[in-house]
Amino acid sequence: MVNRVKLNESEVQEKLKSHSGWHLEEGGKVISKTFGFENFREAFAFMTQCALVAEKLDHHPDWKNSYATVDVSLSTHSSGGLTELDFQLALEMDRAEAHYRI
Ligand code: H2B
Repeated sequence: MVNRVKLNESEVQEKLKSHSGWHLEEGGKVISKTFGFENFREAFAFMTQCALVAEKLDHHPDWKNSYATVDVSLSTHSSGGLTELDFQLALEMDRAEAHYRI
């Protein structure tokens, strides 16, 4: 599938400019961001909303929740790196988070 084509380093750098708060990890194979909420209820509501998006995109986050914090890592496992899909999911997660900002 076209959007599962691995992006090269300069394409990744270009995309990162418009995805604030996301940074590279694991030698450029992963983008990560920590989302913070008021409490567990909001964090889990955010995760539920993101889970529905993930199913829609057929692209799923690696994440960890601890009370009001959600640590997210995105990578396209089948491509061994970052693809268009990771940045699409990142954008949708930022939009979901905006819903909870006071
Ligand atoms: N999510 C992520 N992050 N990477 C993948 O390679 C991936 C996925 N593959 N979600 C999808 C599901 C694949 O297993 C299904 C069959 O399309």
